[in-house]
Amino acid sequence: MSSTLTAFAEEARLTARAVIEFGENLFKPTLRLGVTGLSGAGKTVFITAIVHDLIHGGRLPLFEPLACGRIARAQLEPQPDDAVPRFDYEQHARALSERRWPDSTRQVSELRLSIDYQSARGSNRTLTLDIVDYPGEWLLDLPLLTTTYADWSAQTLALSAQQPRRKLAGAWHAHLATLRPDAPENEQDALTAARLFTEYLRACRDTRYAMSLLPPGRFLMPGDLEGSPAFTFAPLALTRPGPPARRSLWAMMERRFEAYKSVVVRPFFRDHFARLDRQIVLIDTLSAFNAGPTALTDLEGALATILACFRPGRWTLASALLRPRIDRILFAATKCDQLHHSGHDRVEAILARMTREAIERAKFSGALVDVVALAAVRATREAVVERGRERLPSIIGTPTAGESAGQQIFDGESEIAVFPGDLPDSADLLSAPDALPFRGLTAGDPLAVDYRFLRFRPPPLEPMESGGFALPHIRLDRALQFLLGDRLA
Ligand SMILES: Nc1nc2c(ncn2[C@@H]2O[C@H](COP(=O)(O)OP(=O)(O)OP(=O)(O)O)[C@@H](O)[C@H]2O)c(=O)[nH]1
Ligand SMILES: [Mg+2]
Repeated sequence: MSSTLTAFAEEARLTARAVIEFGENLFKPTLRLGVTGLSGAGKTVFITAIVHDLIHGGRLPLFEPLACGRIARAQLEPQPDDAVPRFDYEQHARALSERRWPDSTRQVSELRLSIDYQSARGSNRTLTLDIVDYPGEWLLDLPLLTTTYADWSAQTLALSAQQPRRKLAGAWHAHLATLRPDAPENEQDALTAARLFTEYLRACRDTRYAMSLLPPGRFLMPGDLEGSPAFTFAPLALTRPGPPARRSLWAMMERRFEAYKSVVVRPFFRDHFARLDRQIVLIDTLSAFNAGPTALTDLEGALATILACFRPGRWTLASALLRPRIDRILFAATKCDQLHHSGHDRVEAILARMTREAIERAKFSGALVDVVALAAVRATREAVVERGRERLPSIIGTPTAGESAGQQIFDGESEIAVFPGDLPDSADLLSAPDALPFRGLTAGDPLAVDYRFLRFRPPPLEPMESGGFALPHIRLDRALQFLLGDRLA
């Protein structure tokens, strides 16, 4: 009963705000673009690159408003939301200009730009663009809103019974086996269970395994709520239907799970997610290739979960608002400069295949969905390296200090040419481990992996007359055209 009431009050509040924002929009057209992706997917680099290119102009032939010279001026505006940190564009751009990647950012942040442009009919207009950078882990938490503690426990345990998760879950499973859900509540048991469960999640996230689907997402990046009861819970092996006995361990865990939803997930939904007009989801597909087939299957599961978040109608909270709001979603494979261009179409095909079923199932009412393989900042050039009779499509770049290939460890200064491996033609082959087992990092022997995508330093950048620098990229213009083109028409 009380949760229905909360949902109702929540919906009323969201609707009221939507009406206000709709009114403001009439006078000042505004587009809120969400940029998300799991940690390290490339959000900060992507936002820095598009903001830089909008302000200073860039080589973006497929981004029609810029290519046709209709964008008169784009400039940064004061950040509008008092409670959200500003995206530190200047610092990130400086890092790139010094050939460093920006630091990892673990929070939501936001930036406002105003774009003065001439419409296709010739009148002068202004579009306000709000860009919101938020962790993909938060997005993967949204389904918890409609999940009970018992269901979440069962799902999480079932997932952890599959390899490679199972072998990473040893310590946590052993402790779980000692817990009786109906035993009296005990803070130490809860603390230990939460710690071991979090360590398990962290191990799954390791680059060797590169698992994507790891809710509750905030366990891996708790921020200032670390150690609070809302973060001190874990799944239990429940053997009977509820309700739990009063003051039992089960009741305690369930209470905290609900607290996590109301302290963490619901505010994110209300304050950020429900207000977005468009969404780009950045995906580090090449890391998943590096890790191996199970990482790809896991990624596919995560993408389906993400798409389900956008599915209108399924969520009571979302249904009223999402239908008119999110009208375009772009799934983008990032860092494709780590691959020769002959592989870009394959990455796109693989991503399209991974999302196809989920898109079919979700049946968006009117929302456009697309996929693209891009590099927001292209760190490599291409070359064909001859090895005996073979001609290998290779890439040239400066690997970041500490990266290694085989026995070689790079110093971050010298340039090398590498052949990262050919992706298979057919996307089906990749996700059918029985049909074509390919060896990822999980195979153990680093020399035996089929693909090995290296991290490169940003490229040397040349200053432009406009004050910025020329930022090389791959298909960033296509992404911009999909996300903004029609709103600047
Ligand atoms: N080669 C290449 N590497 C990239 C590109 N974009 C990002 N990277 C690499 O990926 C790393 C992570 O990029 P970020 O933009 O910081 O990723 P993020 O999603 O903001 O990560 P968090 O803030 O930690 O969540 C960078 O440090 C680079 O090493 C790209 O376009 N090309
Ligand atoms: Mg970031």
